[in-house]
Amino acid sequence: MSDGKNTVLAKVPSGASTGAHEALELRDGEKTRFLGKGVQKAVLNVNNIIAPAVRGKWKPEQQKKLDAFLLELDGTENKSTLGANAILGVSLAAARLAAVQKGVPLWKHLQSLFGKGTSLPRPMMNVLNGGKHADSGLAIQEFMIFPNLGNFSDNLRAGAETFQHLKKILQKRGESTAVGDEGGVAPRLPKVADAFDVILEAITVAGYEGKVELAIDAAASEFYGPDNGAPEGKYLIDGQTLSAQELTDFYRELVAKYPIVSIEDSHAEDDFDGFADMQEKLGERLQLVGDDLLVTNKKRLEMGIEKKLCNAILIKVNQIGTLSETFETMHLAKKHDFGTVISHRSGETSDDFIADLAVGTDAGQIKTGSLSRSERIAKYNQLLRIEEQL
Ligand code: 2PG
Ligand code: MG
Repeated sequence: MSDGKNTVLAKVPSGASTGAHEALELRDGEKTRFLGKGVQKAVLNVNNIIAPAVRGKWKPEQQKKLDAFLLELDGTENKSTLGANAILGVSLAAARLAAVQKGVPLWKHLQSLFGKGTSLPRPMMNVLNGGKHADSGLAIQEFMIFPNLGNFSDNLRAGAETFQHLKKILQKRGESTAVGDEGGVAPRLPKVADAFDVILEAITVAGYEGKVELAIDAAASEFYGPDNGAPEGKYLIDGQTLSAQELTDFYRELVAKYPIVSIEDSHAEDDFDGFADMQEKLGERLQLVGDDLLVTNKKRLEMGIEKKLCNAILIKVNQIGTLSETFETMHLAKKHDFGTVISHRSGETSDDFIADLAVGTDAGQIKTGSLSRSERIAKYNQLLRIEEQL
């Protein structure tokens, strides 16, 4: 996006384990070109429909008006006319251009739009990848370390050292240390508990026992029901077939044994009874995060609050498709004391926008992968720069 003097870029990510209720990511579907994943239609929508319609109409700082106009231009509930990927690029680029025009860092501009304070987020680092993100054979998608040393740079250092020790331990055992989609290792381990054991060993060797906690994203939609080799209404994990309540008990046992403080998508995206059971039994003790369940969507969040399905929300800008809607969802979350975790996607880009977003919305937490792969490290580096500025 350009105002004639300044030109900015915004990049749009994509996910491997997308929620069924996310806004539509427009792909060409032409099987002989990029296996159907091309985005020529979305690009044409930006160049031929969105650009002529918004050019000269709004100033980039009028984010709300611009986003409302984009929604109107699309005219559908899930952005299926223009594509959420087409719309989001414009929405994010506008914010970046406004910051440049004002001569302030992006996080500061986002803070003025969002209207709350600023803080550096506590990072959730996905050091061991499973589920749809790797071939490790583990049902759970993300095994994260969650350092709690106080400031951001100390947390980052603890994460990096723990990750390096994790690799060394696996190497010694003759296990693979090749990384999965989000930069975590992906060894073939028989059971979920084996992953926690090796991560805890790494934390201990790194000298961070008690200072680095654990979090998981189960992404349970991916091991639920016939599509994933389980019977109807059941979960398949560690070779066992479990009901929703048995799955809650499975987590309860893990939590009793390991320092897990946060569980995301414990149940499948529409298994409301499963989520409610989880929240009732473990919601007092743990952060329970809705990702595929809530898809950064205000209406889904309203439903989640009313039905008491969880107590925190994962925030992904491309699940909803504009910055202003992301803010509305976050405002609602904060109003109801829900935790907020700004998140990357498994198919992430080098754009570090979400680092500024986490700071400018005072989100408190960020999930942006392991300590490898430069599309993950880009966000950590930007947070280090912001820490210096603050
Ligand atoms: C998730 C995300 C990011 P994906 O489930 O939380 O870690 O994965 O982008 O594949 O949906
Ligand atoms: Mg998730």
